[in-house]
Order: sequence, then structure tokens, then C-alpha cells
Amino acid sequence: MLFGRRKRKPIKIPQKDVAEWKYTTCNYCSTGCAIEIGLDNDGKLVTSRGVADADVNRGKLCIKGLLEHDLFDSPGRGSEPLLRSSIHKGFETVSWDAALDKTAEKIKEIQAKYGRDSFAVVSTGQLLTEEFYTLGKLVRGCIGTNNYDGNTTLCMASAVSGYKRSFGSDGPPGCYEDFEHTDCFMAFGSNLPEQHPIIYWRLKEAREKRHFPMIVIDPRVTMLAQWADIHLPITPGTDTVLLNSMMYVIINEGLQDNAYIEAHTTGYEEMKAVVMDYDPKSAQKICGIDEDTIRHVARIYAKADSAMSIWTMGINQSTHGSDGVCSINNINLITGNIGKPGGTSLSITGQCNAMGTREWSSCSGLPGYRFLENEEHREQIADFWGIDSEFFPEKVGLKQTDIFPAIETGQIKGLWLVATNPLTSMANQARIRKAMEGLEFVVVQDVYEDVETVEYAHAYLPASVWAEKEGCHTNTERRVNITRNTLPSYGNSKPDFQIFNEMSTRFENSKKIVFPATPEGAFNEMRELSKGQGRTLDISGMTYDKIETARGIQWPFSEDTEDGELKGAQRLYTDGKFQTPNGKANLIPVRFFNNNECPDDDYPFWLNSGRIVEHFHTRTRTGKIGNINKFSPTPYMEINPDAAAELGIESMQYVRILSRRGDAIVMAQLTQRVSRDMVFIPFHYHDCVNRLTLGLLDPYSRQPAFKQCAARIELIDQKEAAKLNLERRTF
Ligand SMILES: Nc1nc2c(c(=O)[nH]1)N[C@H]1C(S)=C(S)[C@@H](COP(=O)(O)OP(=O)(O)OC[C@H]3O[C@@H](n4cnc5c(=O)[nH]c(N)nc54)[C@H](O)[C@@H]3O)O[C@H]1N2
Ligand SMILES: Nc1nc2c(c(=O)[nH]1)N[C@H]1C(S)=C(S)[C@@H](COP(=O)(O)OP(=O)(O)OC[C@H]3O[C@@H](n4cnc5c(=O)[nH]c(N)nc54)[C@H](O)[C@@H]3O)O[C@H]1N2
Ligand code: SF4
Ligand SMILES: [Mo]
Repeated sequence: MLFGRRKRKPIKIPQKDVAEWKYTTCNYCSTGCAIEIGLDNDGKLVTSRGVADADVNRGKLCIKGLLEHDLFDSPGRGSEPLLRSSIHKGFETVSWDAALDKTAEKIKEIQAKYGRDSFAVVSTGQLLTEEFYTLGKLVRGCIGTNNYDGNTTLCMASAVSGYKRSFGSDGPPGCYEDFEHTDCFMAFGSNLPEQHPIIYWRLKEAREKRHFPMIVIDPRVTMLAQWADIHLPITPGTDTVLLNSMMYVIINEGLQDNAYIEAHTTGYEEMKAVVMDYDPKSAQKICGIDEDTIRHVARIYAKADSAMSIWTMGINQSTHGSDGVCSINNINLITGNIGKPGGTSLSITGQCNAMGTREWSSCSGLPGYRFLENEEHREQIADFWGIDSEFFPEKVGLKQTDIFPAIETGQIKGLWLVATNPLTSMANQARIRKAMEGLEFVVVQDVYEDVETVEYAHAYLPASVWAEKEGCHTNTERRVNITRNTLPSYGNSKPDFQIFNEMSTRFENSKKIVFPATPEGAFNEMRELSKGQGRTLDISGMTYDKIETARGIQWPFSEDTEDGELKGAQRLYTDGKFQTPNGKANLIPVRFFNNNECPDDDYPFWLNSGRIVEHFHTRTRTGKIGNINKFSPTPYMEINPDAAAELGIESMQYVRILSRRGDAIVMAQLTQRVSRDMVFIPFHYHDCVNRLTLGLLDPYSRQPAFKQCAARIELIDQKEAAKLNLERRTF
């Protein structure tokens, strides 16, 4: 008998007859990879590939991008609008007109009865920018509720807040090319190889050409930490202490850039006074990094010709999120590392279009980084839209994390959820569930009709997804890139853009406000609004065709850009001028106070949570793609082998994990990635880690501290656990 290769049939990759390649941008993370979708002669999707000449990904894609085309007809897609009179009754399939009429009628009824702000709208970072702009127009200009926010409060709010406090405006000042220039790279709470695999690939390429030191600050030994020259396993929630203490060393050793501080910053003396309380000897006791290492990394960072810091959720999702961002900006400002090649403060964004919502959705103000608090801004937008500026509130309303408590107290009676799944993604799930039960009317607008929140919906609006639509995303490095409409909408679903347009006609103000019929029309309005205002966010020179030809353009890119030029600005603040009244950046004094729920005798573990490479968020998409879900179909927990041995837990055994809020059943994965007093759970699974999290809020950004609370572990009968897991639909 013959074994082996000779007997085996060779693997054949079938020839794929691609008649047309359509240009798109990945709809998962904020890296912003360009993807081409291949269609055959019948317009059927046959394959996809990374775009070779796109500067961001240079032909590469991660596993999610490679398999993204599998999501169009995955199970559970919503194809028809649904209505019901009570959450205890079954849904009825209805026409779009019936669903939109009913929803508009209910919104008006609730507003008439309880006031304009009693109906809340919570959106996302995953729509197209034109859709965000249109939703903002609908909510701020027609519906007129001020309780309008997005899941970016769970994600980027601290970065936005910190940028505004330090630089006077939102907007990440750096770009991926900075890796090729930097002499020192520092990453806080960011696991690039899993969460932004292609940004990581860019970093790795740069380090292979020219080695520069990489310092990673993360309580877990992440994949990024494994590749670092120095890994600082910080005590959760104490990054501001480490940063203050690094600045203590820099200032005491005279390593700061006095010329830059003098010319481009204010508040140095006040900040210095606070920093002087954080000598490494005392700081080490709080942040868990020994004093010698603090001095060592401070010197490396300050002595480098150019040094850059990146961060993601390890900083933002903390009660010191906004302060953490300001601290990172502080260290870069005092070392003169802003706006120069390889010297920057680059917040790595989360969702594919978290930037687009910040720029244009009007969630945190008015379009184009305008503020509700600014009378001139209110008038500009009211004039442009053709309504009375009195219609706008004069300050921003509640954030997502305050909207749910306001539902509990009866201040909010109706809710419209657009492309977000708070029943799985918000902290303290039991409390969110209770809040949802108390609402008089809930609308869920999602690609899937089996998403958890539909359980509480009175109306369900089926949305088209990704390349079934047309429009733009902005990525981490301010690059606007386009997705072309490649496929027809699934079933009777509609693009979110169209849903918002059709909803607007049901409100009085739509007689005055024009809603462009196409996404490109909306894009042209945004271009107009971004013109020559002296703000960094200028897209007036962009067109859809230019964007596609360039494979994405970074803003600012003004209409004065020379003909034929397709490159936007790579960096902001290159001239040291900031968006503050005096043009100087603010150095912000940051004091640490420990308000986290720390481990104690009853709950001896830190409970950390985050992501893994193959899954995206609440798995509504990646959980349905077999070739992705197979890698991790079961909720699990990383636990240190020593801690496991002490508790009698074996690898792959189910355990119950409990906090003061609730419990969950997870499988134990024994790994040295976490220390003895910490466990880590990916948050992708429903009825899992967010049943336990506390989610204390940052005072500035209102972002929850998802990554810091205390838990204990109990053994559980294995058969019972498997049954419970099945009942919870977590497999
Ligand atoms: N595969 C995949 N990629 C994604 C996503 C996804 O769901 N799946 N989501 C996208 C989105 S929306 C986002 S926001 C990003 C998130 O991207 P990341 O922030 O990189 O991902 P997380 O795993 O949430 O958290 C990163 C790290 O923060 C660390 N951390 C916890 N506490 C602290 C602390 O106190 N200090 C420090 N310094 N670190 C701490 C954790 O140990 C964890 O390793 O990923 C984006 N990319
Ligand atoms: N414990 C813990 N919790 C966390 C985090 C953590 O690190 N730890 N991270 C937080 C962060 S950073 C984030 S960003 C949030 C994410 O939290 P969510 O926003 O709740 O998560 P998603 O699963 O992305 O939800 C998006 C929904 O939109 C739908 N959708 C996708 N595309 C479209 C579209 O084009 N149109 C419409 N209408 N719907 C669409 C999807 O099917 C899905 O139901 O989770 C937060 N929660
Ligand atoms: S790195 Fe992000 S943008 Fe690129 S393919 Fe993967 S998920 Fe998509
Ligand atoms: Mo996020």
C-alpha cells in the first residue's frame, strides 16, 4: 500500500473567472485595508484580494479581511422589516413604509408626551461617513433629540477627550509611515498583531529594515509584548503614574526639549509641579514597574531623535482614560515629539469608521468638528441645512453610558439602536437588560435579525452591509477611503443611508432640509462644510474618483491642492501651531487616584478583557463565518498555570467566574500570558464577560473601565457547565 504524497490528489485552486474587480475598504478594524472584490460575468462574487498599490496594506489582509466576502449571505441576515406591539408578542413582517411610519409615529408620540430628549439614538463606528452625516442631520435637524450618541463612547471617547484637552481639537496627528522614521516606539495597552494586524505588519517591516527600541506597556504578555525589547507588565489602571514618573526622570535629568516647550506649549510649570510628586521610588509601588526600569525607559525615550507613542483600549477604557491620553501627549510635547516624522502621539482607532463618526455624525456636536456650545457653529450649520439655529441644543446631551442610567430613571422612554449591540458590549449586562425592559419603544437597525437586542425591539429595520452600499471610511491615520457599491442589497434590506433619508420625510423639518439622494451628494455637502474654516479637518479637495485612484487620501486635503496631486497631509501640527485659542498645546497636570475595584480576599483576581484576532466584537459577523469561528467557538478565559494549579483547574476545564455583578461559565486556557493574579476573557461572547464587568466611568469622556474589576473562580460540574453554556447559546 502506498502512503503519502504520491497517492494524494494535489490541491487544486479552482480557476476563478473574474470579469470585474470592485474597489472597497475593509469594514472591520480601523487599519483601513483596501480590498478588491472579484465578480464573474453574472455579477456573482467569486473572490477577493488585498489591493497591491494601496499604501495602507500593500496587498496584505488579515484573516477577517480575507474572509469578509463570506458575510453577505450568512445565517440570520434580516431581509424584511418587522413590527410588533409588545416585546411579549411575535413579530409581523411589514412593508418598509409601515415600519418607518410606525417608528416615526412612536418617536413623535414619546417626544410629545415626555419631551424632545426622551427619545434617544445610539449609533456606532461602523457605518459609512455619508450615513453618519445623514443620521446627524436627521437626529439634530429633524427629530431634535439631544440624547444622541454612539458606541464610540465605549471605544474612542477618551482619545477624543484627551486630544481636545491637549491640542484643542480631535484628530490623530501621526501616520503609519512614522514607523519608518522613529527612533523609539512605545505602545500602551494596544495589541497590534491581533487587533490591527496590518498596522503591525507595517511596524514589523520598518523594524526589520532598521531596528529601533520597542517598549510595550500592558499587564498581559500580548503578541506585541512578545516582540518588544522591553515589556512593562503594569498594574492595571496606573499608566498615568508610570508616565508622570517617566517625566519626573526626564525633567530632573534635563532631557526635555526646552525650545519646543517654550515656543509651542502652555502650562509647563503647573504640570512640572505635579510630576515632581511622582519620583520613581514612590511610583514603582503604585504602577508595579521597578524604579530602575522607569528611569531606563524614560532615558531611552527622551534621548531618541524622534520617539512615538501609540495606544488603544488599555488606556482609553479606564477611569483615567482621558488623563492617560493627556499624559501621553504631555510626554511627547515636552520631548518635542509632535508633528515630526517618527515623533507623534498616535491613538490607534478601533472600528473601521470610528473616525468618520467623530468627524461628521454630530454625536458629540455638529458636523466637521463643530461644537454645539459655539453659537457661530450652530448658525453655520443651521444656515447650511436651512433651519432655525434655535432648533439646536446649546450643549451636548447624554453619552451612551449615561443614556442607559437615564432609561432606568424614566428620563428616556424610547431608543433607536443603529449598528450596535449593547446587550453584549456594555458593562454589567444584567443592568442593561433591565433598562431595555423598561422602554416603551425600541427600534433596532441591524444587518442581522438574530442580534441579541432584537429581543427587546418593537421595530426591526434590516440594513444592508459593507459593499452592498457605497461611501467612505476614515482610518487611524486620517485616510479617507471608499467602498464601491458592489452587490445588491440582501433580500429587502436597505442601505442605512436610504433608511435615514426615508425616515426624514416623516418629520416636519424635512420640508426645509434637503437630504441628497445619493451618498456622493452627502459627501459633497461635507466637502463644502470643511472648506477653509482654519480647521485641520478639510476634505474639500477630495472626490470619490480621486479617493479611489489614490487608494485613499489623508486629510487635510483642501480644494487649493494642486491639480493632479493626490496626497493629503501625513501629519498634523508640523508647524507647532495647535487648535487652541493661543495656538499653543496645553500641558495638562494629571494626578492619580485609585478608584478601581481592586482584587481582595473575596475576589482575588484582576478581570481583564479585550479581543482576539479572529473575532470581531460581539461576533454577529465573525461568529457566522465557519472558517473564522472554528478557531474559538467557545467562551474562554486565560489563567496562569500556577493559579490554576492552586485552584485545581486543568486545561480546557469549564469554570464559573464571578464578580459582584454576576457570573459566567468559561473554559480555562492555561497560559503564561497572564500573571498569577489576573485572568483575561475575550469580550466577543454573549452572556460572558460583560455579565461581570463594572464599567466605572471616566469623568471627562464617560468611557467605561472595561478592563479593571475583581473576580473569583469556582469549580463547576463539567456536564452541568456544558449544558449551561449550550442554554446560553454561547457556542
Ligand atoms: N480582531 C479584532 N480586531 C479588532 C477588534 C476586534 O473586535 N477584533 N476591534 C477593533 C476595535 S473597535 C478596537 S477599540 C480595537 C482595540 O484594540 P486593542 O486595544 O489593542 O485591544 P484590546 O484587546 O481590547 O486591549 C488591548 C490591551 O489592553 C491591555 N490592558 C488592560 N488594562 C490595561 C492597563 O491598565 N494599562 C495598559 N497599558 N494596558 C491594559 C490588555 O491586556 C490588552 O492586551 O481593536 C480593533 N480591532
Ligand atoms: N468587556 C469589554 N466590553 C467591551 C470592550 C472590551 O474591550 N471589553 N470593547 C468595547 C469597544 S472598544 C467597542 S467598539 C464595543 C463594540 O460594541 P458593539 O458596537 O455593540 O459591537 P458590534 O458587534 O460591532 O455591533 C455592531 C452591530 O452592528 C451590526 N452592523 C454591522 N454593519 C452594519 C451596517 O452597515 N449597518 C447596520 N445597521 N448594522 C451593522 C452588526 O451586525 C452588530 O450587531 O464594545 C465594547 N465592549
Ligand atoms: S487589518 Fe483590519 S482593516 Fe485590514 S483586513 Fe484586517 S480587519 Fe480589515
Ligand atoms: Mo472599539
